[in-house]
Amino acid sequence: MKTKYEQHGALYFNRSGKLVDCDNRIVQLRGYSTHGLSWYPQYVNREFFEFMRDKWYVDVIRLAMYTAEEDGYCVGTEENKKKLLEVIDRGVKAATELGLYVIIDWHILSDSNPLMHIEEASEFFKTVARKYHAYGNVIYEICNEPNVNCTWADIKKYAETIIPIIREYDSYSVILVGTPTWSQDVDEAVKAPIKGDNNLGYVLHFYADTHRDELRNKLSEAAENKLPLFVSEFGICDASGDGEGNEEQGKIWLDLLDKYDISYCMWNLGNRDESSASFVPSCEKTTDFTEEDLNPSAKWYIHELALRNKPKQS
Ligand code: IDC
Repeated sequence: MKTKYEQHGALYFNRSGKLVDCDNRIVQLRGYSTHGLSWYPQYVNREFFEFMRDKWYVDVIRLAMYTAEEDGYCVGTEENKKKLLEVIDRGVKAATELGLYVIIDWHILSDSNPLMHIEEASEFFKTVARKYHAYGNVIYEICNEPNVNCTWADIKKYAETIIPIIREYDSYSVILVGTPTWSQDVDEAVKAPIKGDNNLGYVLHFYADTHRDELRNKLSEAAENKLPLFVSEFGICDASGDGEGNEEQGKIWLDLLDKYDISYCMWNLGNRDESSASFVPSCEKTTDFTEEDLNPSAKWYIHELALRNKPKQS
């Protein structure tokens, strides 16, 4: 069975805001986000990626690299930076060998405005775009979740610096841009899109127990306005990453994303003691997970993936 990447290759956002292949066939990706690569590098391994592809029907993996939290790219030692680049390299190569799409995520969070580390980001994206420009499966996500004290104008300013740096080496790969208020205000991008590049997607994140109709309406309106959208992170718990999972709201969200062919990744591949973690804290495996290793949110999602993403026998 061919993977989506093997079938479709490099992807583009077309004029209707849909993610498509070079024949303008719509491609919707479904997958998982890692937790922070500094803390949970063990899940970035080829065996597990293969397991996710074959058993969970995942076709995209997001590599979340925190920038300002402990051992983040911008606050740790040079040695730490090197280690992070190695984990990314391992992830990109494994994904490529397995025919999976892979997102390189500059995971800003406590550094709420991407302009705070624009120099480090410039250097980082130059490094990765140079390395991976020939990989048609790589997607660059340039700022996870801009939040307090950060306007859309700030994000645009940042994006207008980083995008040309990437494009100097990689002229076509998809670039994803986070939006204000923890990547919720896609309406700002509808009103004032970033000009001058034709393969950008705007990011919306939701945590289904917290974010409901109001945010769904924002997403629908943006999609109706043909804004290219990508949900690079979501959970079915509350926005803290913990609390009980709301499967009912989760299903309403996934149905809506499927209606608009919007791609999505669930947060997170980790065994921290929080409900958004896929694995229970006592589980130390790094692949071949079984039911008892999984938290309820992961069980729910894997079931949804089997319903929504299992390749049809042809
Ligand atoms: C959370 C993790 C948690 C960690 C915290 C701070 O689940 O273990 O302590 O970050 O590093 C986001 C962020 C994502 C958050 C997640 C849950 O992108 O980094 O992860 N979340 O709070 N946005 C909304 C929710």
